[in-house]
Amino acid sequence: MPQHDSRSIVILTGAGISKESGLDTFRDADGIWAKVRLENVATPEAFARDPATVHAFYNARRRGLASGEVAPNAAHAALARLEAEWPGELLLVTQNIDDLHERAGSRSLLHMHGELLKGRCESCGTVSSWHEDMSLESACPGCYLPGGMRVHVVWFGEMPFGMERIYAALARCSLFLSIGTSGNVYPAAGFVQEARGNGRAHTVELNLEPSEGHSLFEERIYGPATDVVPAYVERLLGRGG
Ligand code: BV8
Repeated sequence: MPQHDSRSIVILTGAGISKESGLDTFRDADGIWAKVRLENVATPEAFARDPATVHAFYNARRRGLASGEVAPNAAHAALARLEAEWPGELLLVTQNIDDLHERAGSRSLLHMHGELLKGRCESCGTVSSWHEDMSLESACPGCYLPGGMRVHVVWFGEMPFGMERIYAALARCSLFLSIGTSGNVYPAAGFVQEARGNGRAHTVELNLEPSEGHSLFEERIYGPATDVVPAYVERLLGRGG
């Protein structure tokens, strides 16, 4: 592995890192978008048109996540270890709306596409922890009004969270890791270009198979996340900060 200034790391994760925890990805053959059209469940227009269908889609995923059957895997644990032992800055940006990075111990974490276990009130803007089913009858814990609750998730066409903080971290990082993402969804899929543009970042893709943007990465490591991520973190920490 080429030597590089290793003071700051930005990591991007996608659904592939949670696959071995039992959560579906989106674009694999058995993925979420093979079972339901994103236009019907993951856009503001779909929610305006048919809120019950959108609530049902997220209620099913929330139940799965909160069922106790799903736990962080060795890849999530390796990234939490890297954060704890790395001598410099580290920011973990996840496209995932599950809470597996938190449960593995990651703290410097940004959910750019929101969080399945949170709700947001369209009447007063309150964001609250939300573990049970949500419906049009659900009342907001802030303003107590029903009818305005939505899952605190970024739909297609909506602005992802934390973009300024992400771009600032990409502008100064010396290492950019992309893990478990197909590189189909923007602006996340463009982060490797942002990192390369800072003139010094080493870019690594760790995935089951080549992503859409594989040719943009200087280093590419393929295999299941629970194999390749702990091994890569071991090498990174073993080499010293
Ligand atoms: C926006 C939350 C304006 C909901 C999601 C160009 C520029 C800007 C925007 C666009 C653009 N072109 C098109 C757009 C619009 C759109 C877009 O990208 N569309 C795509 C379909 C072309 N983007 C947007 O609308 C975004 N907003 O653009 O606002 C803007 C513009 C510029 C700058 C700022 C703002 C909003 C996008 C967010 C939408 N919400 N999810 C929910 O989860 O229900 S996106 C959805 O896709 C998930 O968040 C998911 O995380 C994300 C990406 O998917 P992946 O995580 O990569 O999952 P996928 O299944 O695709 O791949 C899994 C990978 O894992 C595979 O490669 C597989 O091989 C691998 N894998 C499988 N098993 C394993 C494994 N790897 C390792 N180990 C394993 N065991």
